[in-house]
Amino acid sequence: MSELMPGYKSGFVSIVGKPNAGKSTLTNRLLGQPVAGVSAKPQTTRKRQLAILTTDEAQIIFVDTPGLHEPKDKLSQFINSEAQYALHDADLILFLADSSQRPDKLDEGLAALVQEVQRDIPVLLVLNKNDLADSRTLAANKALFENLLPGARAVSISAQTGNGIENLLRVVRELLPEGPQYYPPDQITETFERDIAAEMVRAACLTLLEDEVPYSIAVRTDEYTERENGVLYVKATIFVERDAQKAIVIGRNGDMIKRIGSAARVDIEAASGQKVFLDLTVKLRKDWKNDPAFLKELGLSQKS
Ligand SMILES: Nc1nc2c(ncn2[C@@H]2O[C@H](COP(=O)(O)OP(=O)(O)OP(=O)(O)O)[C@@H](O)[C@H]2O)c(=O)[nH]1
Ligand SMILES: [Mg+2]
Repeated sequence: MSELMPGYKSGFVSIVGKPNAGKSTLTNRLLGQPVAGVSAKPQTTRKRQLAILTTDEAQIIFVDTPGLHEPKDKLSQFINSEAQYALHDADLILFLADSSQRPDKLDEGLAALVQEVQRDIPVLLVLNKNDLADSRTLAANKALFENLLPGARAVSISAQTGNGIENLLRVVRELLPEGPQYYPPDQITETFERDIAAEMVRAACLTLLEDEVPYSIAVRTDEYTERENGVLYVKATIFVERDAQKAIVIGRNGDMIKRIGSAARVDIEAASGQKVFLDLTVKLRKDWKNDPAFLKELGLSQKS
């Protein structure tokens, strides 16, 4: 498996970009099935997530990363270390931009960071969301992004519709070095299925809850078992930071928790390919973002 085949290409491809650029949408699109949580709110991803694509010609290991955060607690310090690590430890960096918008301060900061750390690592500018603007706007924004990353090749895609993905894969293969298969050909990620389920529940919370509430949430899968009737039984706990948030997550007559459950169930079914019974509980866990033992339990600390 790991012996070198002549002409075979492989490598780690880090997907970096500001919050909401579409990194996780692209990761799921590349794999053809959801492994990463997606929501319309920024700062959805907290952990690195692999999407391993193996063909007869190449093994491409895409690494979805969190957008950089303000380092205000132990959790955000971990999140930033995940993003930084991905910049240093890659064979190719995909700088994902929302090309329906002009670059902003976050893009500028990240482009500067990429250029500071990458040195020998090639950078590919990926202009995402090309379904959201007309061709003149896209061309104008492309020029602005190219100014931020002089010399980088650029491709235009829509992670949402799939437009340009084949071309992106072709260019990525071109830019990768020859190398071995690092993973067995049938492995598509490193994340445990139960952790993917927890991320889907958290993404549903981000989509459905307002203000700061979804950012106060952590999700842990407590049980993930296949029942005899072929149904996957998933039991998960949603942790909140404050008592008032518990009532909000549950909602009137349990309405909100039901909506979160139905949205997450659809995503877990797509990810697992199985029918799912999802059982959710809400618990208070004060200041969990600074609790090293709890963060470790959730895989949100460096030594996990
Ligand atoms: N129209 C359109 N929407 C997109 C596209 N790619 C992503 N989105 C949407 O953009 C939003 C953010 O997508 P994510 O994939 O969660 O973004 P992210 O970069 O992973 O965000 P963080 O994890 O918060 O850093 C979601 O609402 C997606 O549906 C695209 O190509 N076109
Ligand atoms: Mg993400």
